[in-house]
Amino acid sequence: MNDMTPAGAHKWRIAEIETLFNLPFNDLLYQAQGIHRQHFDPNTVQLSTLLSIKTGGCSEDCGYCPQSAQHEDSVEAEPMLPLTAVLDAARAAKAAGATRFCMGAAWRSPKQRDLEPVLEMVREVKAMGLETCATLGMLKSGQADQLKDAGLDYYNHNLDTSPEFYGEIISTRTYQDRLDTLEQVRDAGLNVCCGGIVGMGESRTQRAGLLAQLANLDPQPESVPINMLVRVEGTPLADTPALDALEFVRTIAVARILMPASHVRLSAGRQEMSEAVQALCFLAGANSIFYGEKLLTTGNPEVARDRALLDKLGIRAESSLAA
Ligand code: SAM
Ligand code: DTB
Ligand code: SF4
Repeated sequence: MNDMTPAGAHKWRIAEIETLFNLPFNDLLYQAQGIHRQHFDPNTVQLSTLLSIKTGGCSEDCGYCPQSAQHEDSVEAEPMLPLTAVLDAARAAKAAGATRFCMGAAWRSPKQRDLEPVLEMVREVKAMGLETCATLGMLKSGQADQLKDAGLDYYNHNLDTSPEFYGEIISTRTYQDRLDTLEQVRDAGLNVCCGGIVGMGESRTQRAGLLAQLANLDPQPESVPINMLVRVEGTPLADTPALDALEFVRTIAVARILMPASHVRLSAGRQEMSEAVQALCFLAGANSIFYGEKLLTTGNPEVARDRALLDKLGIRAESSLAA
């Protein structure tokens, strides 16, 4: 396998991916950075701002998620945000320098009456000159097309972990359900944002298994969020031992090698990460971050802190690709 292989042409086997994971750290980062430089400006990152447009009360049982109504102490369920609140947040995100605005809802899947107001949000956010992204759960036939028609650029739907570990984390929907939604998204002509979470107690082989699933999607996802588990009190995974930071950096590097043309996002978990570890993630090929003080329900570094970090590293924000 080499970096000249077009995205999607090579089917990655878990054993090959484990070989990458097992490389000496410097060799792995050197390879990842080399591939990164063939496809991207190495000193640029894409900035996406998240907003939870419908928080809490979710029927699913995802073990990592503070929004599941099935966990004790989950976050309080709130009604959907009004359009004006969403537009205010989008305007602020744009003014702070974000180029993409991602709207998230704590749903198993949107009902048609829930989708209508979201379509309006997408139209209006797009009209501001921001790229649009939504993450609303599983989509039924036709829903992805409606989102596309409203001006949605990206749909985020994560595989979260490897098929082998998946059953330990979620019981209310199957891996195949997720793959089916990704197919609907792809068929509607939307860009696919699909990644996962590490640090949930999975093995290195299972991390390789997640990356194999992502890299073998054909075409590969345009955007790949790699989240470090945020261990939220009250969730079943709250007491999971922390994943070693350098293992997280390795995961980013392997994702970069497997998906050379995708934006790899250093996603949740940055608040608990030192600047040095984040810098290693950029060296490993991460070229996107969530930008703004909040993820969905948990914290993210402050804008001024991120600006200072990017300045220190000589990294510029990517300009908008939106038409
Ligand atoms: N409900 C929709 C769904 O599950 O597809 C959309 C929102 S859901 C919160 C989006 C993603 O956030 C999940 O797939 C998961 O990858 C990520 N996520 C949720 N809680 C997290 C946590 N505690 N740490 C890291 N990532 C998390
Ligand atoms: C993704 O991969 N990570 C984001 C976004 N897609 C929707 C969400 C992270 C959520 C972290 C926990 C929280 O803030 O609730
Ligand atoms: Fe619900 Fe999404 Fe959280 Fe799962 S990850 S509990 S589907 S909001």
